[in-house]
Amino acid sequence: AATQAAPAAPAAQPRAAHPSAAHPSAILPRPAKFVPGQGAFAFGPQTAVAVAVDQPGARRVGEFFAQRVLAVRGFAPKLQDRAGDAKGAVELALDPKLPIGEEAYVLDIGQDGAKISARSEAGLFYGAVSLWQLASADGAQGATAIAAQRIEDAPAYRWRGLMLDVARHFRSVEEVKAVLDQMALLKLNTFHWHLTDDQGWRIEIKKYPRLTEVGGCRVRAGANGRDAQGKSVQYCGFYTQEQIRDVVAYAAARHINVVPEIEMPGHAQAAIAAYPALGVGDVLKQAPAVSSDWGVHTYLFNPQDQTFAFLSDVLDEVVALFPSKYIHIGGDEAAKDQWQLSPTVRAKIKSLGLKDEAALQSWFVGRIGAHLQTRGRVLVGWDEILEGGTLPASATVMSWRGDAGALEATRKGHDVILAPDRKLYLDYAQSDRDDEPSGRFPVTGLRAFYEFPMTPPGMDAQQAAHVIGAQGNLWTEHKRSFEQVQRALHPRLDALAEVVWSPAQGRDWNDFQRRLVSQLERYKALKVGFSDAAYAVDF
Ligand code: TNX
Repeated sequence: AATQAAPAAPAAQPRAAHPSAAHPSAILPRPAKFVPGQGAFAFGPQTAVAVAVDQPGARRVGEFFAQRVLAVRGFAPKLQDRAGDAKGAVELALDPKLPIGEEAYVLDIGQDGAKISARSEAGLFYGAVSLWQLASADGAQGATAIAAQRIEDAPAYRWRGLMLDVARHFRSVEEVKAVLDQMALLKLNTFHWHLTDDQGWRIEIKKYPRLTEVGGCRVRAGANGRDAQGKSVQYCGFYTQEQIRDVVAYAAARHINVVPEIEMPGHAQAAIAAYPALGVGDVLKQAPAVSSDWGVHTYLFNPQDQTFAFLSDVLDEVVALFPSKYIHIGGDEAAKDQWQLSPTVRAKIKSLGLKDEAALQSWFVGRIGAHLQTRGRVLVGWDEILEGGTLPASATVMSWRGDAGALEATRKGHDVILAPDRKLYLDYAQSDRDDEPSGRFPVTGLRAFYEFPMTPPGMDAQQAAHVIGAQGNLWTEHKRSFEQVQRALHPRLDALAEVVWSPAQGRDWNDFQRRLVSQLERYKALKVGFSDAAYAVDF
């Protein structure tokens, strides 16, 4: 034996890429309850989807399911009337009296067929997504077999979100729709659309056309924003109201609510470039340009009546476009330099009997909140809206600066969405590999997302009841292409989907990684870009 050559060292293998055993249930996010059954359901071109003729909601879900199956397996199951023989079919049963949660579903798979039951169309939709995942776990074409099983499932949180910043780098309607498609397959239900910032105003407002004519363009960053001839190169983009309506309807068909964000009083440079009178007049020497660099800028809205008239008009057009109960008004990083320097603003603070500039922002937010309330909407803002002390109780707080905002807001009885910087920020690099797309550091890998705690340390049960969910935030200063956006999203967004959907008890990193293998096969089949760097970083 001593003469035998030592075996060659095995080549380094990415550990999760080739699991030896397939997971019994490849559903991601992990369902609340999974009971394995006997045998398997033969799923192929002959399989029909049975829906009741008088249930248009079930039909819509059936059509969505058939389209997704077609995209991976290359055949579309035919819809048929449920009143007939449902043997061997996928049955969709909508029953408003079913004693389960609003978004819950039951998926029963036996050898003779599969049945999805739910109380609402959303529940049925999520059941269909789960069945589609089982039917596409290998990412391959043609017929397949789905192991018999029973799934009882419902989400843990009601705000399961993703924020996309389209102000720093614009994304086309088609790209936004692709993101919505991907969210739907992860049972995410809230798309927070960051539409305005210092670097761009991206939503058409009919009453103020310069917002997009001027505010929708900036000098392209890099190479001093000049082309080879020395001419300045513009970077432009905005959505017409018609496009916005189209996106909102597209999202609604996937059970996704679109929450628009209009930033105030800071991150307002593009708006002030378009309408300089909105800025702090006695400080501004001249109108600013739309910003073409990143960071915290000092242009604030002037807290005078004409600004509130403008913002009310803008919000009224926004409210007409977005059925969302929640309207996001930003509120972050409003550096107060200009308010401090302005004699008229200082006089305003005095005449209102306020303590300082922070109190003025609070007063500002309160006024906007009151306006939104007259329109039947709820104000959401970044956690700075807690400062200055007069936030109306109905306001919802998006906590981004660590846990402190979430702790304070819930102590004061506000609902909270967790979106802490770095921990749930998708603009950080997920590896230090050579091919990692540009992003912020330090590396924020998949495992950190997966293990995110939905109850921050120090929060009691009463406070925790105010945590309505969480979201990943994709800021796009460093994401110029859609390919970069895709690689920043996946698979970290997949991990986050499990954090907000699945019961915290039973969270299991190894189990998640096994199911992720199937998820990545689906992405390959659907041509959805993702990063495989997670394997290199986390274990
Ligand atoms: C801070 S997070 C911001 C954004 C930037 C981000 C990354 C937050 C509410 N505001 O404006 O994009 O940092 O640079």
